[in-house]
Amino acid sequence: MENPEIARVFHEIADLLEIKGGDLFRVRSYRNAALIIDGLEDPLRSLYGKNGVEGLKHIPGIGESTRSKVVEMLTTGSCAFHDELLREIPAGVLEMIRVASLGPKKAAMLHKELGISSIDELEKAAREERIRDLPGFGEVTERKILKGIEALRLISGKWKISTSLRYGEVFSDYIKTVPGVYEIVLSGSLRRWKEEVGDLDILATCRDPKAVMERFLSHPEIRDVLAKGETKSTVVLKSGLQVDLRALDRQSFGAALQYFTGSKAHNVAIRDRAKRMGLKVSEYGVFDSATGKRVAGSNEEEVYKAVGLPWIPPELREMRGEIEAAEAGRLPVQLKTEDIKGDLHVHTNESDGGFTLEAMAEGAIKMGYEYIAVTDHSKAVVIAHGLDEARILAQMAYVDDFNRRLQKKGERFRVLKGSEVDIRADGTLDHSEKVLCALDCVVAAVHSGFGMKKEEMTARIIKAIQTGLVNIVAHPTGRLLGERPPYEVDMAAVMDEAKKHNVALELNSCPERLDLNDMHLRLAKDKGVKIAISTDAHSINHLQNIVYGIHTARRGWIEKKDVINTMPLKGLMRFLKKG
Ligand code: DGT
Ligand code: CA
Ligand code: CA
Repeated sequence: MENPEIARVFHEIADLLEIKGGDLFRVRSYRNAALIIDGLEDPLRSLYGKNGVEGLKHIPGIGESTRSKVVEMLTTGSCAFHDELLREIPAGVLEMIRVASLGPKKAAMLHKELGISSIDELEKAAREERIRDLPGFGEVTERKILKGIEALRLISGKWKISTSLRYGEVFSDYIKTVPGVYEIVLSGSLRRWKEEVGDLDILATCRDPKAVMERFLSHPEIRDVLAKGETKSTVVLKSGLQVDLRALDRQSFGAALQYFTGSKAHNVAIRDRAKRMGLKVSEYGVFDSATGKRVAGSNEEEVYKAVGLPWIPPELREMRGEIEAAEAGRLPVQLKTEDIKGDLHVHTNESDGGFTLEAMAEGAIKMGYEYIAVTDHSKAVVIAHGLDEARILAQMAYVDDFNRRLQKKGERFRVLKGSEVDIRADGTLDHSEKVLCALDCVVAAVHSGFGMKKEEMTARIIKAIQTGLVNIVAHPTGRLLGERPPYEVDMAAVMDEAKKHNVALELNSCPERLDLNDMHLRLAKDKGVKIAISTDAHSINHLQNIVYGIHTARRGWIEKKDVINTMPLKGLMRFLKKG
């Protein structure tokens, strides 16, 4: 089994245990294991293959019992504990907890009391008004359930970018071993770094397409083969993800890559443009319409050049003005990984993070950063063990001491004293003015009352900004992809206020959040609002999620100069100065 599959099994075990009313600590440890495996760079398969169980021991956050299940899955392809749980609780009930407003407890009750074990049965029961009479449910919940089902149907069939990327890597590695393979590229919406993708599109250039297809179709994760051809096949994996593979010769690689990267709308515009120039663009190349002679096709630059344009980065190919900008030589300067100098939203085990401040700092140094801001939760977020005044003052003293030790060692790296301070329902902040003034980096965020009316939520966040004590508003819309819709808020009004008070808005790079999204980022850019690209890391591995932020920023036309954490420490400190 591959990492994404193993992570999925652990996620499901956590959910199933929670539905059963199991020990919350245990639930959490499975959920953590899933997150960690999801973010792992190396396939567990190869770690295990190289060194056996020993190879798995250095992975932080994977304990004895999860490790043995990993080994079981790697060697047998399934997990007996997971199977056993699924015999007790039907998979349909598991799906039910994805309906917003239905937690595990409520799902378990619906199953027990009304025998409901699928989304369809749930919808029927709600329509027949059979749910409202259960203790703790009522009419409002019933209506919310119907709304939640509707929302779920809209998002299902979409895959998080991080999950799709892992699957993409799994298949790239798998196909790579065929002799005579030159290149393997993930195209489609994944190459455009859309936050969620419908299916995976893989291109391979090779000497022998037949051998590539054979290898692809023999992958053990495949559930169904939908189409099988010499150069193109489509399969569905056990997880439900669809994968398209196209094998081509090198000559048409550029044209095919351009075509299969999309978006459809962008392609249509490029083709129309070509037509006006007497050219024909297809997935096989660019041809002279009159003579049929091939004029370009082996690489993408060539294809764009043939239609009189500079190469357009995939993230921009959404028909949002990129062709006009390319024509006018005004494409945004691409933000690069190395432009990011530090992470301004990082948790430690002082609140709900998994690692010590030292470990997170070490991880950040390995990323090549100059700084991080440690931003643990404030006391209102009880579930995350948020810090009260005494604890944050102690942490601040500790950070000062830690920095002194770094300085002594001659390290340039610095830890900024920060907080992810809760914006309370009334717009006040969850730390005293004294504490907030003494912090280097105040990240403020909403963690409760997501159902507020738009005007109230807007006023709440604006009030926090107006205190003059906030540097960054974190995950400004509060959405969790596939789980929780954004709360209602007038983002344009928030941005105007942020600009006025020199407050940056966060692009939270966590692949479940990506908040602000591409469209909001574009609006921020237009308004001249600064952005902080942060990971909200709860573990060392999460620091690497910054890539999702960088590419999402590119989708929002954000450039280096718009991002505060591209500044070296000195410039950043000037920006963070309050008052
Ligand atoms: P997705 O999978 O829904 O997240 O989005 P895409 O963009 O990956 O779409 P997909 O997988 O249906 O097709 C991959 C690319 O192939 C798409 O971005 C553009 C190209 N393509 C597919 N169908 C058409 C078409 O009918 N016309 C044109 N011009 N391009 C197409
Ligand atoms: Ca696709
Ligand atoms: Ca496709």
